[in-house]
Amino acid sequence: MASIEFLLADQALTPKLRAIAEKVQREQRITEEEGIFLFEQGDLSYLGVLANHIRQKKHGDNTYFNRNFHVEPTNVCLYTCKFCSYSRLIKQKEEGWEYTHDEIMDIIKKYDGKPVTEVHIVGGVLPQYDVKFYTELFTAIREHRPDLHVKALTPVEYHYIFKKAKISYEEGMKLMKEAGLQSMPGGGAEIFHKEIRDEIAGGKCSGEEWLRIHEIWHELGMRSNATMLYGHIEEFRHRVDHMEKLRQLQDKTGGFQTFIPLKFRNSNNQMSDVPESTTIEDLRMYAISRIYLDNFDHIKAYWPMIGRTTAQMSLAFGVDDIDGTIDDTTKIYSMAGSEEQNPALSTEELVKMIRRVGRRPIERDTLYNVVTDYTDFVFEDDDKFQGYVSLPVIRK
Ligand code: V47
Ligand code: SF4
Repeated sequence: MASIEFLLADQALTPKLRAIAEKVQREQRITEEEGIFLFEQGDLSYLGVLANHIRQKKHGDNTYFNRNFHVEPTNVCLYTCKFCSYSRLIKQKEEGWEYTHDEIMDIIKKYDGKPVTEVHIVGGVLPQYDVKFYTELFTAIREHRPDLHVKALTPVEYHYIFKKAKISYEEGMKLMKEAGLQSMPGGGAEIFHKEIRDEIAGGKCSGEEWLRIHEIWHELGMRSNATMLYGHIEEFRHRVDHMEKLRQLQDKTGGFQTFIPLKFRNSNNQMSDVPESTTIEDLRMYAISRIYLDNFDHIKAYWPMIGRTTAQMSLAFGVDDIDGTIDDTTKIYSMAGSEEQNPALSTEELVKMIRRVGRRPIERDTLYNVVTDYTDFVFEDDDKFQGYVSLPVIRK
């Protein structure tokens, strides 16, 4: 991939694209209008150069992954988001599960002795999963395994359970922290803009409420992630509006760690008639988010959703994190038509997948502390493979 200097030497570059590239070179923030312009006019190679420039500056070749597992308390939900394969409308036709506290603890205990550092808990919204249920669950998990980081629930669940318990967001999030919650995943964000949110995710918390709950969580000194569900009925201006709201909150709190663009998948939901975005559009999305969100440290590609090959390619388009798992138990994506029907990769496979595209695999914990640097790690069959391959072509 060419350097930004090489790009700027191109006399054919239009004045607007040149101005944006110069901003990136000077580490200046781009405007909302420029963000929309990039979606409309920035071709893949141009965006890749800019996004990779930022990625190299922030992280070099480091590519982070985490050993975690998912627990989904239920696959039934009282909301009916049109893009989701979990809503009651869809689930009426299929088998649903609603785990009890003890059943969830049994799942957690299955990972005893395994080198996982995080449990990611998220699922549908149902009345029995209330403040008492979750505070008791978080406390029980932390008591059982204090080294396991509890990353759980989104403002969608919190808004619902706090309203039901007649407590404020502030009181509620404080209770969750005291019970043992350590961070919040990025889900439930979808598209903040009302024009789109009302249409695809009507009834659940608004974009403003989602942002407010994260803000309160950050004010408690805690960290969280943010996602955006893209590639359905939204327009480019809605994507930029979404990222702008995140960028503004991040300026205020600094509490977000990672932005995760989530590609809309169209199987088994009410939006099956909406075509999915192309791989080119996915890579452009990663690159533009890397360029736009200058105050976010990390951009993550969720590989079970987009597949291993696109995940590898994304590392040249601004992504520095692949959501690695030893045994991904989530069903949301396989039900929605993800690339990986059985998304489990061993650490060795994940490490090799990262090395093969010339990057350095770093196992991290949830808060990005380095657990193991696998750059020069020797596996048993490494004679068949050269280990970390430096790809100067990516950097020069
Ligand atoms: O909010 C649901 C999405 C999200 C579909 O923080 C769909 O580390 C695509 O947020 N097509 C939940 N996406 C998952 C999530 C997440 C995943 C991985 C890591 C992290 C993190 C967070 O899944 C929902 C929704 O936007 N989703 N249905 C679908 N058909
Ligand atoms: Fe329920 Fe979340 Fe699915 Fe909406 S996206 S139906 S809130 S599980």
